[in-house]
Amino acid sequence: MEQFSVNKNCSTLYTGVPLIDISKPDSKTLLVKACEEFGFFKVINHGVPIEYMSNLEVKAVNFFSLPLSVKQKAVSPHFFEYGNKMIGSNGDFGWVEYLILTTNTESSRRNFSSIFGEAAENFSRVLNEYVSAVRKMACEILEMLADGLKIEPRNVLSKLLMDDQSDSIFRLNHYPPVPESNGKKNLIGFGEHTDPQILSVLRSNNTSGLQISLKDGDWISIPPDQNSFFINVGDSLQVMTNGRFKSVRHRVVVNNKKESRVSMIYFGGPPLSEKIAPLPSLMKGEDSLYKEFTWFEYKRYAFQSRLADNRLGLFEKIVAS
Ligand code: GA4
Repeated sequence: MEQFSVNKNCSTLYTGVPLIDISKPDSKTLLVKACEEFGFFKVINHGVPIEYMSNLEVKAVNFFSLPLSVKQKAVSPHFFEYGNKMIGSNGDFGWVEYLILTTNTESSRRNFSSIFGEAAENFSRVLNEYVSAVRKMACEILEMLADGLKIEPRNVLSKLLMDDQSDSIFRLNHYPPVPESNGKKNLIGFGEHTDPQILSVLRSNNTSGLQISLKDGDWISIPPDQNSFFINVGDSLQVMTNGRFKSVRHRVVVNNKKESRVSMIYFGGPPLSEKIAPLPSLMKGEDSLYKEFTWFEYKRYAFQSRLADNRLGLFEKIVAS
């Protein structure tokens, strides 16, 4: 049973989660509020062609329907990685299979072609089209946020995603229905976590599963919408706003539906050498809540942690009261 429904005429989901029309210039204030209160919001009128989304979904479904032995060949360190049930390398498991790709699609394509030949050409064209459009939208959102926060230049955040060295990742997830024989086990689709990067852009098909955690720790189900995007504030953006924006804890519950859930997520990250620290123009005499670190250091630490860990904890300064 769907717990919540969407009311298209008002500016929040039934859950209270903000629904933002980014084609309206005055949405910058709503974006800032959403990042402060939820670290999460839904975006409509985003300008990404719907066929880019559906074309990539078709490619993803085709890929995941290949025999396991073929999918398992889709591993090329630093370029792409197929995974099944094992998330990260520290013992986290989910009822999910996935493909992680670097967004440097040229090098991914070359490595991909060596495994999938002709079909890979097509895959990388559709992927490229989608990732470029989604990156552009993510940058527009970051620029509206800079405007809303009254910080200059307005590309202070978006330039990190546009940089040639930007360490962004793209992920395709496939959540197959759990067979009935497995139904009684305590399974999760993708365990709770926050995203380490700056901003994540999620698009899923119309099968539910995504939940976010509210400030009071309650979990709410987010009704899926295949024509919209869901945006997560990542840990790096929380730090760059000195804690004003919150990186949202989220998870995907196990799929008990008949249809598979398929999601695609762009994780916008800075170059590895980038210093992650509160933006000086936001500080106005405030002290930084965080010790300084580079994205390389944070990413290395994140990839050694467990999914549910509070990764920012290590970098928080002890403030004398
Ligand atoms: C969460 C966000 C992205 O999916 C990801 C994930 C990564 C992985 O799947 O390998 C991590 C997870 C994510 C955070 C903690 C570490 C690393 C799994 C894990 C246990 C690709 C990312 O960048 O961080």
